[in-house]
Parts: sequence; structure tokens; C-alpha cells
Amino acid sequence: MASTEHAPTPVPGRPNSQPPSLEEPTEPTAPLSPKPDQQGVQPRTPTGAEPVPDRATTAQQGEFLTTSQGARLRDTDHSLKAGRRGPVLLQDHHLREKITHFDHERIPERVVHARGAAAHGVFEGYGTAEPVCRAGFLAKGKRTEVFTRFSTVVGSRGSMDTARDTRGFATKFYTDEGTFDLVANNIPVFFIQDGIKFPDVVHAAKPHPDREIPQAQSAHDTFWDFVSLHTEAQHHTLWFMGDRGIPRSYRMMEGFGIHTFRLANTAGETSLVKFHWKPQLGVHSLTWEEAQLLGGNDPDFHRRDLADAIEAGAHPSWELGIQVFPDNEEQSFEGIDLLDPTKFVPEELAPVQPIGRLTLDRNPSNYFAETEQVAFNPGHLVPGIDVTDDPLLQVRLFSYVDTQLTRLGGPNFAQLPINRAHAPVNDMLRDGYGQQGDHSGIAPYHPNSLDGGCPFMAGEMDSAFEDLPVRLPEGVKERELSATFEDHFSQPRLFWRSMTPLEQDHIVDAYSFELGKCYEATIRERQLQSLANIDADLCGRVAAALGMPAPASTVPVEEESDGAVDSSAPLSQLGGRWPTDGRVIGIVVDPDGDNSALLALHEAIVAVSMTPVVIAPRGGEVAGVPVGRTFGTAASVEFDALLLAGNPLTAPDSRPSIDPKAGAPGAGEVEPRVGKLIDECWRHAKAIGAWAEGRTALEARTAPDGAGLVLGEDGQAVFGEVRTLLESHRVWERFPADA
Ligand code: HDD
Repeated sequence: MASTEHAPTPVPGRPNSQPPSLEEPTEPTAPLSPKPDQQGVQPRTPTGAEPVPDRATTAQQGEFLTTSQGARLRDTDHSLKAGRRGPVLLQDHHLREKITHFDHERIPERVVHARGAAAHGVFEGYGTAEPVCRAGFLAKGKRTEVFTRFSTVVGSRGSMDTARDTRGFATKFYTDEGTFDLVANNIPVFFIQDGIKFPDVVHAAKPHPDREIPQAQSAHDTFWDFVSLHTEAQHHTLWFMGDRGIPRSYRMMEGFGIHTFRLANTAGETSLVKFHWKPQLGVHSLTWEEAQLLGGNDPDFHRRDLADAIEAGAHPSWELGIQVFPDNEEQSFEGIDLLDPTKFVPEELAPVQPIGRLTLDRNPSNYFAETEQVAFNPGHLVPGIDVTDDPLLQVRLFSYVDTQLTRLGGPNFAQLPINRAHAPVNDMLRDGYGQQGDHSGIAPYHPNSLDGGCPFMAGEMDSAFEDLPVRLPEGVKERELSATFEDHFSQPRLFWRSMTPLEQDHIVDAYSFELGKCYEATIRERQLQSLANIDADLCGRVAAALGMPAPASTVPVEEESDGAVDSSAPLSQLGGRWPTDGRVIGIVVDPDGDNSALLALHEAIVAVSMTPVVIAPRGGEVAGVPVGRTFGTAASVEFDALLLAGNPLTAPDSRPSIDPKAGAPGAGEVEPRVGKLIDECWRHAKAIGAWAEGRTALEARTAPDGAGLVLGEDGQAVFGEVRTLLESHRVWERFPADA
């Protein structure tokens, strides 16, 4: 059964360590206070009159259960019947209202990016963008509230978080000049070059329409059929066959605006830019085996990780950066077409210049109201930021509002609290389904003389949005792309060559897995041809794994432009050292051993913004520290590192493990489920520390001189060394292994 219980371990002395009362309260509690976003700016009335308090957003007022009309109720557990054993009466208003509302609780999930998690935060500008952009929220020290939603693309709303997929990274900046949405992904290039193909690629990636399987997977025939027939998709696909397709955490992903945008400064001079999010914690991934195990052990892994980290005070943070290019007539830079969304510009050619910092510091209080109802749109722009003619972006500008009209049930979703601009809104949009504005005035048209001429048009000095006066290219109407979009292989080759050998191994494994799941030999052959056009070694290794011949390349490799660099260091995830905030440390303890130092160790881990989880044979407390996981509920994939503080040999509930991976330890050496934890942490190259009796368990399952093992006498000292190892994310020396 999937585990659902991984709340951060309550810390003694903290409010959340109180066990919940099992008894129903008999006295009503005080009414809930309005939530922070319910105290926000109210839309101004057209005539400038004081707004009426917005009661619609202040849910759950008063102490008593009421009908939706505010009538207090005596009973909500029994329907009104003609006699105790008689039929239910139609006149029962509360019953009908309760059931009717319930029947309509669900809304259509997003057609893509249905599965997601979000958080509130703040963006602070550095002021460094000023030479190229006049947007007010980028000014030095300016703080702007934000809401960021991360997502997978293909799976349904209830699908697992750790599927191999691209991740969405959409941020709503509630700026003083209107809302700016940066609707980004964790991969800097996209599947397709023209938005007209978006329904096709999504139909191909979604489950097969006959049996609706597989869920949240790209390892199936229709996906690879599309990718092998539309070779422009090869580049994006190679990125998510790499480790970025299975991130360790939403907190550890880069984000990319992908398209080129046009910025304008106060003098009206324009530049072309690409947006980048750089995570403070570095870019890290799961191993494929971890991702698969998590799909069963904890399908909510990324959602839980984000919420737990924020709750524990480990607020994730990213720097926003831009690559700046001259706004030239060709819209290209160093031979790379800036309007082609399947191309990126290597940082060696155009460095990413930091312009501000995003910090996520508050979890949503209601998933549906906020995370589900938030509506992003790449067309939500502010003065100083404009779009370009990228044919993918142009189609996106239509699609988002269009889909939201259905998903959010009509044209007034901008009035939902999460979507409401924090800038004053005076929009002359009226009526329609879901209208909540109590608009005053009688003349919602412009110009008018009856509402005092309100609202007025903004003048030059009023920070109005400006459609930049861009010269249009000459041409005829045609359904074609420019010839500069035709090279589909040189940038994938650049990506492949920028990977370390270990990352290349992972890519080969991923293609071998995905294509190995395709039934049609012609699809595998066609995809091998594309791999041959990217790199002969990549193709040869995947072909060998599939037991198929490797074709020769059909493109002239030397003649293609690869953007003047052979490899690009920032594309590889390995090699750096990063903060360990929000990492989860499992601690195996023996409740019958000496645990006098456990509380201090627990506090030391919390003090460095990490999450300790005590693992014991049974629930309850050990030496004043709550048990977070029992041997029955612990899974290695939930932990970034493992500490063995003791070696409980028998557990009260211990039956012989039937899991074949648990192995057969020497009698009395290590409890089988602890042995399995150690084995998996070893195989996934995680740091493991042990002291006291814990050493016996570790020594029974691993080589004594194994990399990334810390054996000592003192728990805090061992933890210190394990933490240092975690700065590199994994003990990379332990690979190659069968992970
Ligand atoms: Fe999209 C949602 C990112 C191309 C049509 N997209 C959506 C989300 C993200 C992206 C992060 C989820 C937003 C959220 O959390 O609510 N999409 C991208 C990126 C693209 C891209 C980075 C290419 C650079 N998208 C794209 C195209 C189309 C769409 C070409 C249509 C032609 N995208 C949609 C959509 C969604 C969406 C159908 C689904 C739900 C929604 O918009 O509100 O309109």
C-alpha cells in the first residue's frame, strides 16, 4: 500500500508535536480569521467609490454550521425521512444542497500539467536589469508577492510525482503594474517549433485512447512514434531522457522561459532575452530506481517535499537571470535562431546575468482554491516585457485563456483570490458566469460622460503597458517555417557531449527502457536513426541494449552549426557542492539501546534546516523524540542519507520479510528491513553513517572501505561528515552500480 504519512517529524517543544485529541470538541472554536490573501487589495469601483467588503472570499465565518444561505443547522448526519425507517423527503433542503454541491465539486483537470504543487513567496529585484528593462518589479530592493506552481506535464491529477517527464515551473508575479506570469519549464527547449502541433504531441504522449494506459509515462508507442517522426522533438526528449526528467525535488530544478522575450528600458531601447531560474540548492535528480520505487512508496513525493521543506523553514530560493542578445533584424545570436524554441544559447556564448531572487516561504492553505484554480498565461505581461514572433509562443498566447474558460467555468476566473491582480483593476469587463464584482456606475464603455469619464486611459507617465513598435518582417502568408529551424540534431549532440560519462550512462539506460517498452519495431528503428544522427556512440549503445543493428548517420555532422561550442559545462549536473537545506535524514535507533544523545542529535539536524526522521521497530517515542517511521513504513527512497544509531535485531511486529530484496543476513546481525534500507541506500549512492551498535549493522551489509560510509563513535560528528558528503548530493564514486 502506498504510504501517505510523511509529515515532517514533530520537534519536541514545537506546537505541531501535540498529539491530536481523539474526542470531538463540545465548544465551538473562535471563527477563523481571514487569510492573508483575503485581506488584499479590493478591486476599485469604476467611480472610485470605496469598495464593498468582499464577503465572498471570506469563507467559513461564524462558529456554527450553516446552509449556504447562513441558516444555522442542528444536524448534518441524518436526512429528513417520513418516519425513522421511511423514505427520504424531497423537501430536505440541507440534504439536497449538500449532495448537489458535492456532485459538482470537481472541475476539469488541466489538459496538460494536471499534477502539481505550489507555494507563495516573494521576489526581490536586484536592480541589475535596469539597463535593459523598465519593469518596476525588477528595481533594486523592490519586493513583489509571487505564487509558483510546479507540475509534471503528462500525468493526470492523481498520477505519481516522480514519473519521467518535463516539469512545469510557472510563477505569477503580483506586481504594482499588473500581473506578470513567467510560465516556464525545467528544460530550456521545447518539443515542437510551432504551436499548431501542440495537440498532436500531447495526444501522442497521453495514454493510448483505447485502454487509457500507460498513465504518466512516455515509454509507449504513440509517444515514440511522434518523436521519431517529428525530429524537432529529439532535442527536448534527450534532455528528459537525462537526469532532469526525474528531479530529486521541485526545489532543485532550474527553470527556463524557453522563448526569447523582448525587453524595453525607459529610453525605449529594446533587447532580446531568455529567462533562467537558478536554484540555490543546485540541480539534482533521483536515480531511475528511486523514481520507480517512489511511484509506489510515495506518489506524492515532490508535493510533500516542497510543503515539508517550507514548513520546516528551509525556504527554497532561485535567482532569476537573463541572457541578453541584441534586438537585430535576423532575431538570431551566434548562428542560433532566437525564435526557434527547440534551441537554447549555451551560457559560454551569453552568460546568465542575475536580476533578482525568488523565495518560496508559505504553503497554500487550500489546495483547490489556490493551486488548482490558479490560471497562468504567458500573455500576462507588464510594461517593459513583450513577446516575440516565436511561433510556439504566438499560439500559447491564444491557448491559455481559452482552456481556462472551460476549466474554471466562465470568463470571470481573474476574480478568484489567487488570480486577482494586486494592482488596482478597473477593466470594464462585465457580467458572465461566476461574476463576483458588484460593479457600480452605469457606463462601462469608453469614452463616456455619465461615469465622469472613468476609467481614464493612462498617459505616457502612468506606467502603461506598451506594445513595442516592432518592424514586421516582409513576406507572404504561408504555412512554413524559416530554413533556420531545420537543423534538429546539432544541439542534441552538444547536450550529449556535455554530459559526464555517468550522465551518459543514465541517458542510454533511459532510452533502452523507453524504447524497450515499444511494441512496434519500426518505431524503435526510426528512433535509432535519430539517435544515430545525434551521436554514433549513443545510438550504438542503445541499439545494443535493444538487440538491434545501429544505423549510420544520415546527416552531415561536420557541416552543421553547433553554436560555436562543442560542449557546455552548465548542462551537466555533477561536480558542484550545494547547501543541504530541507534534506531528509533517516536515523535507525534501537529503543532498548543507549539513546541519551538522540534528542541533541535530532535538534542539531533541525538547527541546520534539515529534517530528521527517527526509524524504530515500533511507533511512539524514543528518548523523548517521536518515531517518524517504523520498520514497516520506512522506505529508503524517502531519505537523502541514513544514520544507524543502533541495531535493533528483533522487532515486536517482526515477521520474516517476504521481500526478496531484503536478502538473508547472517543470523542475528541485522534486522531484514534495516538490511534492505542499508542495501538500497548503498545502491543509490547515499551517504550512510553509523556509530555504536549501528556499526554492526552497516559492517554486515557493506564493504568496510566503501565510499561514502562514515563510521565513528559520536553521532553528531558522524552526522557532520554525512552532511558534508550530502553537499555533493550523492557519493558519486559508488557508481557504476545497477541503480
Ligand atoms: Fe503550456 C499549461 C509551460 C507550450 C498550452 N504550460 C502549462 C503549464 C506550464 C506550461 C508550466 C502549467 C501552468 C500551471 O501550473 O497552471 N507550455 C509551457 C511551456 C511551453 C508550453 C514552457 C513552451 C515553451 N502550452 C504550450 C503550447 C500550448 C500550451 C504550445 C498550446 C498551443 N499549457 C497549455 C494549456 C495549459 C498549459 C493547455 C493547460 C492548463 C492551462 O494552460 O491553464 O493552455
